[in-house]
Amino acid sequence: MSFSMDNGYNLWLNYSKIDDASLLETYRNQLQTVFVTDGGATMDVIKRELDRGLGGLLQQEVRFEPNPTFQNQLIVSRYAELGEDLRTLVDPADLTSEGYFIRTIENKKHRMVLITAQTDIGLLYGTFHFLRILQMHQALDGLQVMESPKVDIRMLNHWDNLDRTVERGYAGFSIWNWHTLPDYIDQRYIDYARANASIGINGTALTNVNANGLVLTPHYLEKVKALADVFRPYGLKVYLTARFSAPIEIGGLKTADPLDADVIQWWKDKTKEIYDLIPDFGGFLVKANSEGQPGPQNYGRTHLDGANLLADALKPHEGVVIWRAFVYSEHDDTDRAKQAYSEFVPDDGKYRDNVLIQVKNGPIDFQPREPFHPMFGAMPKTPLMMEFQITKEYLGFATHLVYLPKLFEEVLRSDTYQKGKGSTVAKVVDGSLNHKKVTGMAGVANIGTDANWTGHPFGQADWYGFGRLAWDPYLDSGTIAEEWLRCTFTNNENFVGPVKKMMLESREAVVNYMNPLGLHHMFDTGHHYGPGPWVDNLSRPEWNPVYYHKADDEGIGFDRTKTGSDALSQYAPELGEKFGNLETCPEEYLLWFHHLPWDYQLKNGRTLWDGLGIKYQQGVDQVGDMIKTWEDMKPFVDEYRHNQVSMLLGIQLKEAKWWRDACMLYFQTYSKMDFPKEMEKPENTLEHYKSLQFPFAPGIRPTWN
Ligand code: GCV
Repeated sequence: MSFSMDNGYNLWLNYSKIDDASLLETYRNQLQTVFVTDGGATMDVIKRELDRGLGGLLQQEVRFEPNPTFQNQLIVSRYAELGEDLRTLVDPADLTSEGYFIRTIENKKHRMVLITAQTDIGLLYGTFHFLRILQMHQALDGLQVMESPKVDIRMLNHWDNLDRTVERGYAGFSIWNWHTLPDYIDQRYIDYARANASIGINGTALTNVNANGLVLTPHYLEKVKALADVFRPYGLKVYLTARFSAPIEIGGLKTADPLDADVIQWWKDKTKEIYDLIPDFGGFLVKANSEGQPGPQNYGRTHLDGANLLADALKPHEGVVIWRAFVYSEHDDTDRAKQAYSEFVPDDGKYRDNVLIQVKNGPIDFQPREPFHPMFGAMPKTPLMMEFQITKEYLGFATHLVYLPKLFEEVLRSDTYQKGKGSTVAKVVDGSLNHKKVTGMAGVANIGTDANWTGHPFGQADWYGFGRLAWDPYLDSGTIAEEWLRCTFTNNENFVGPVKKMMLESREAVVNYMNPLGLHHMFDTGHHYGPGPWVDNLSRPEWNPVYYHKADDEGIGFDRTKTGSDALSQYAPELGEKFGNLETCPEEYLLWFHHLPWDYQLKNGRTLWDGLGIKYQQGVDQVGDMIKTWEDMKPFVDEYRHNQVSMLLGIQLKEAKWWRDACMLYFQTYSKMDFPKEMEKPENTLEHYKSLQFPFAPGIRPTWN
């Protein structure tokens, strides 16, 4: 018996043969030939993609015509080159520089599908969209698509180190082989660019925000240039992380003070050097004065001084500074959740117009569930860029199946109330709430050298979904899941329906078995693998899980109301009231905002203690259901990927139980109450869970001794 295998390398671009015979016949009829307008490198990419895509889907040789025949033809043409009669069918005002228009035209003269755009990149995006339509077996009759991205900068942030380790990366090593660059161009670089272009991602920050200044030296810039040259035809711009102390480390200066004349000149010269090599360089991404990274505060200056220093250097070249708001300080004993807001919001309006402030989705750190970050909507004069984490630092690494677009969607749809009801985070991010000139969304990449790029086969859906939401933050996570499933696996409804349901429920499952009812940051030290709610011995208070759950004999939870840290006051008054009042605070945020007694009564009449146990158990049961669903999917998936996912789900179930047992046993030392009857008995003792050590858990640089 043969073993069927798809290693997942082709992602959602697998272009397998249309298995519906009559649809295949119809497509073959409608797409007998292809005409692609002449042009440069991007047009060549389009031709290659159509050759590959149509060739695979229709299983026939793709016939490219040198001229348009307008009969049963696919035409890919710039708007400016269309004949008058076709131009009247498209309103160019609707087409932004990256937008496109796809339309089936059937009239006396034409019987064709037209893809048109103002730019070659628009045509490339349109081509990928068209191929997706075929992959999803949708009819071409009456087709009319008009798309423009709603967000300008749609980028991946790689936390890749120059030694090829990846901070919080769980899918192998960095795909950037700095050693063999610039001369060796790995096919992966090209396929990476293709994959990103297919979902509209147009920027990539190659290096870790915990930055190494070396990447700014001529030796490395040559390598960066080689990557930028590969990416350019795909519309993908390169960004670099700028280490604030680089003027000292690689420039030989005595200071990196942002107001020092030599430092100012050094950044200007360095920036020019980069643009001489890479004329379309995107700009710098900066983590400063955060978790040990150097920054302007080392010199008594502010984030504003630092960001504006780099902005001035980039301005002549039309580059941007993306300055991260992920800051919290060991010298500040206010609630960590409040610190970024206090640092940045007072300077709203003072940043140069090429500065974007990049804000994580929640005020702590990419937890399974957080309320949205209060900075969204609170800086009407400054572009705020969203930072999501696609890699699953706090959601089970690349081992757990957790469909992240569901989390992203929840954040984007949250209402900030900053300009009245309906002021959603999506409207802040796409700039429509305050008419922002430049907008952006970043996702911390989950990509590595694993054959399938993301480790877990379903991790691909998170990369895919991030790109789709960066293009259009109003998309529905269910629609995205369906697209991904159809393009990656099969259009068979008996597969798509149940697996989509499983994906959509997976996010709530992880919240339940890791951090239910608003609990957060209970991960074991450093590597963040598994539970460590008992950890209380780290040098900085806010690095210890006990800081976040505050369990004691009385109860559990972080009081962020007026009687506690008052972090709630950073939200609009409507939310302050809603979250501050126990009657109206949604239970999913209960312990984020309140410290409550163990016997506090939940809406369903059960005690908080019972509620916690029930949620943990529910999470475990949900993973059990996922296993059953996946078992039934055997007939629709190649054996290789089916096995992979089955084994990973098995680990997920084990780890879900580990979370339940470790957390409930630990909290029981305070609550002193019996476990609710719905909860299964823990499999081990608390001492056992506390004794577990993982010195080589992935995602942080190993230390050898
Ligand atoms: C890149 C968290 C992670 C760090 C990460 C940091 C950040 O603290 O654990 O690995 O550093 O966030 O976003 O800067």
